[in-house]
Amino acid sequence: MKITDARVVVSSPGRNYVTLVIETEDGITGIGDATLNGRELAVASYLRDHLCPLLIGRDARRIEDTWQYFYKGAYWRRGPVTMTAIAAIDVALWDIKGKAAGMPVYELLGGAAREGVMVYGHASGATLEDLSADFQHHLDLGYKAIRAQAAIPGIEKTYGIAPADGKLYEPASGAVPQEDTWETTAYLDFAPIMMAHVRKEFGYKVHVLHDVHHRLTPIEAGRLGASLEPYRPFWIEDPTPAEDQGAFRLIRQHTTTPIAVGEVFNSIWDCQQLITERLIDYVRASVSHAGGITHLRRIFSLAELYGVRSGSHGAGDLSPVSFAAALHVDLSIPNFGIQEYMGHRDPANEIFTTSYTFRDGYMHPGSKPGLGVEFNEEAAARFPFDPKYLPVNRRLDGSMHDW
Ligand code: GCO
Ligand code: MG
Repeated sequence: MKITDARVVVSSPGRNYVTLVIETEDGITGIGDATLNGRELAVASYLRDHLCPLLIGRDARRIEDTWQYFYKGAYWRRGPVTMTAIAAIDVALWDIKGKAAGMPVYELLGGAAREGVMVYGHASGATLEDLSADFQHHLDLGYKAIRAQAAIPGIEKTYGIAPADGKLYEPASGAVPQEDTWETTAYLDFAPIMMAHVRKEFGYKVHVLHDVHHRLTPIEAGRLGASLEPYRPFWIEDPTPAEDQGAFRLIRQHTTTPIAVGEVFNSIWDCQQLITERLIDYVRASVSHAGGITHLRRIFSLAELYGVRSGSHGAGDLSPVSFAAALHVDLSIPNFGIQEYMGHRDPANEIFTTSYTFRDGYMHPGSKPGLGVEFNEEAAARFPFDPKYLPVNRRLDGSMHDW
């Protein structure tokens, strides 16, 4: 089954998405998500200028060989741009394979290992009262797991606080990134107050998650984890940057609060030590940034050996194509933990038609052949690329900090 065309569509239906479309000689088309928030055109160029020309004439059925061809064949290894591009190709080829077989992708991955995929939604608020209202709203929608973030008193802007609809909270900016500020002490004092508030209001039947977004040192993260233990969080996410995997030993020495890491990972090597030393409980790598279905399954298989579960990144800056791909993986692996679900709002939903469903806090990818996502290229053309950056973060003295 020869590949006859591979093209990249960059569009901005509400936020920027880079979509790869692969066509084959027998008329089957596959799609992949190549979006890297804030660095979209780098992946688009990597695909357009270097990988797409090499796809023409290749056999679309040879997913593993194609993955290895682009990974080993580049000589230069790993990196978010490269691995997002390879991921898009990989996901598009799984989509084609599913359509050719007349089966949803999860059937090709071994079939359903569960009835549905537990997802977590995001509740946030400028005050604890606003957080409560949003948390209640998510409970009313049926969520069994909810992430809680609230504005930190004394800090001008806090990560994770959404405008009313809850689906876009990395503030849009124009030619230059917005600048946020950060103060660790205020955060460490406030986080247990916020968690205590949520547990007091909503009890212990719902899972509560919290994202630290890489802002603490390892020892500060240990202290945070210990201070949250009475409120039994499902996890704390990205407590400290993970380039230094050994640093997580220090966190482990101080707390039993479960730890989730991985949304910025792009390969199994980024989490090898975290997994094999059991320094984390959930690995949050995504299908779109960690080399596609093929490589993400490899990461989760390694994790399974060490009792680490999956918890894939599923923010709104990952398109519905990778969200669907994540659900197919989630449904089929033995060590699934939880899946993040922020959803996508119009007009993205006009461009991507999806078959996945949400019911009572669980999702299912649907039974359509392939990924179950249709991409409307004509509609996408109506929403041209709109350059945006993620914010940057500075401490009160003006020095750069992790955002
Ligand atoms: C999450 C993430 C996102 C990221 C975003 C960056 O847990 O969903 O932290 O909010 O900030 O994906 O593009
Ligand atoms: Mg996060």
